[in-house]
Amino acid sequence: MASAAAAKRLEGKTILVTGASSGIGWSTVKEFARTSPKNLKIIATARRVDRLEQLAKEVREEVGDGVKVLPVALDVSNPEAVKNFVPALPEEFREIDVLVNNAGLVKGVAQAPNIAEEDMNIMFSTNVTGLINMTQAILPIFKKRDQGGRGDIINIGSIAGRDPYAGGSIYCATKAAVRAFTDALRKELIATRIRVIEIDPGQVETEFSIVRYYGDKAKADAVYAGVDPLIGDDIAEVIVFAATRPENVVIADTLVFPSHQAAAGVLHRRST
Ligand code: NDP
Ligand code: 8X3
Repeated sequence: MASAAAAKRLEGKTILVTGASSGIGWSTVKEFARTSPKNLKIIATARRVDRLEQLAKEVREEVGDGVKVLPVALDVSNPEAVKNFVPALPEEFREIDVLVNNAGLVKGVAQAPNIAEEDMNIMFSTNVTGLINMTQAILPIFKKRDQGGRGDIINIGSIAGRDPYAGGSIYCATKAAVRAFTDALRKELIATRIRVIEIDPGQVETEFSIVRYYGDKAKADAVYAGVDPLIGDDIAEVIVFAATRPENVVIADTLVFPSHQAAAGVLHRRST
């Protein structure tokens, strides 16, 4: 539930969420809108722009015209598209205050030496260089502000970046890279008011496993059998909480599990 202080701290801001067409990103756009429904701009990006248009419509129906959602097609794995992203935004959306680097994916469960090069490349170019390129595209906007700069960078890592598991070596490596980049960036920006935040979810039921299993819904459903996974809204609440703390408070590093999970592969399943 949003506090009045949280709503006030967000008022007038512009939020950019990558990977907003589904799962955690979708929920995050809605949670920001619900938290500060009077005066907020949100840029919702992903490759599937039809989904983003649906999201914008749902936000308008739920909270009204106080929140302006701008759907923008953006493939974060395409460096040219990322470079052209800010200059192509309408003027009124360019003063971004919060970047949520959420777009990401996993492909397959193959183990070395059988990992497809294509899967490796898409995971690294989305989860790592995509996130870094987005950060580099937005940081100059933050750095122009007073006291060395202001703004929030919220990176979505994973338990997989802390606790690598068999069958996830590439995905785990990408999330470990996100962690290293985030920690270094926080140190690089120490003399500014820019907050660098990492949120690492455990198991969340989204389209993540459908993508991992190349669209095989039965395999994806089996991942969540006998457990109560988190949902996108659970992580969205943590993201918005972090973004709405007083300016000198940095929720630097957060690990969020569902209650049945204690590590990447340590899950308690109900017997059926
Ligand atoms: P979803 O598959 O539901 O959502 C992923 C989002 O990322 C989609 O909106 C997708 O949009 C977008 N995306 C994928 N590739 C690209 C790209 N090249 N350019 C732009 N957008 C892209 O999964 P989640 O919501 O679960 O995943 C969100 C983040 O959370 C990811 O970084 C994931 O690694 C992380 N995470 C997920 C966990 C889970 O258990 N679900 C646990 C820990 C972390 P589109 O296809 O339209 O481009
Ligand atoms: C997703 C969590 O453990 O399924 O980032 O890889 S896991």
